[in-house]
Amino acid sequence: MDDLLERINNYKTEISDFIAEKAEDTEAFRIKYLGTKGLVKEVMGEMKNVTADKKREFGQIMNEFKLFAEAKYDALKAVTSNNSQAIEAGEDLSLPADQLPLGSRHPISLVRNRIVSIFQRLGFAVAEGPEIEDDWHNFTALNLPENHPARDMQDTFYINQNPDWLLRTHTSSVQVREMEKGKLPIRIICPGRVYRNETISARAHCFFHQVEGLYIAENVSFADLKQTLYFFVQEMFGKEVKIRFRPSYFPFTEPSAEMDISCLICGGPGCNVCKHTGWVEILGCGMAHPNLLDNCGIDSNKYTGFAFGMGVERITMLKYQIKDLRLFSENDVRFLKQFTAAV
Ligand code: 2NL
Repeated sequence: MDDLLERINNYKTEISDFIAEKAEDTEAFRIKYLGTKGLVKEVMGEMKNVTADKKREFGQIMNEFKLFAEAKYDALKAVTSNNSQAIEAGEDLSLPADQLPLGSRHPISLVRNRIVSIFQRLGFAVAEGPEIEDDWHNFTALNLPENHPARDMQDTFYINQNPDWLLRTHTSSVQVREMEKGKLPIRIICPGRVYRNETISARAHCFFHQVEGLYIAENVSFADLKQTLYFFVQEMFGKEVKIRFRPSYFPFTEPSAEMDISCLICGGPGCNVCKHTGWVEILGCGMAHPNLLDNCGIDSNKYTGFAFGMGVERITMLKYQIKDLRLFSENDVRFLKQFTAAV
């Protein structure tokens, strides 16, 4: 009986390993295993020699063996009929398959991911929010009441359905939503697409990508802001980069500053990129305005915070020396496929 079992197992291995390239191979398989004088029939014929107490067990084994051979035959038939059709159509089956075109990450995504991961290492969590905002979250809560002249610089698109709705002009609106939740401290980074009503040119578009950051806790100082941003630019542009702050104005920060880095192209003496100053502006920042904290229900006597915002396009253009903003949204693969690795 053991002999019979061993034979069946050997046949099963043979069947598993059987490869058919042409319809003739499949037919040869059928004749060898499933034909009237085939091995399946032959094995079945051994039933008469099986002792009565083992008949049930062997009946089952042989039946499984038959089904196994039949299933393989069906699979071979499917393969070889496809192959025959391809051969008849003059195809060379030994050629490699058509290549699947593999895309690459958009340079804006590469740089955004890089920015986000640097701040994540400092303990900032990612927060996201809607691109269609209401006036409160985009403007009023941020110390930009109606008729404030600074609204002019952030002219945007309004939604016909509701005069209170607009396309957000910055991701500060996400930060307002986080502050309103009332859970402190807050240490968040907000990447996302934002909109401005601008005439499209090499330097302006009606949308861009921003990363804003906010840290609110007790005793947060401007020194914390400087050290955080210094760490960021060193990770982003290299340890030798220098920074400087210039006083500026944002309605939602006080004091406010623009941060420049030493020019990566010329390293100081002056070139076209830094307009011969040796410095390039990369972001705006400041201490969160007390009015803003109060608007969001945070006690401005107890808490302080810093905030900053940067345009991902701007950083990407600096990093890769891209001269025209419109390239980012043209979807020309000759442009896009140049950015395969993280910077
Ligand atoms: C920029 C400059 C900035 C902020 C954004 C901010 C947000 C809150 C409170 C205070 Cl909730 N400030 N954001 C502050 C300074 C500058 O963005 O993105 N330029 C392209």
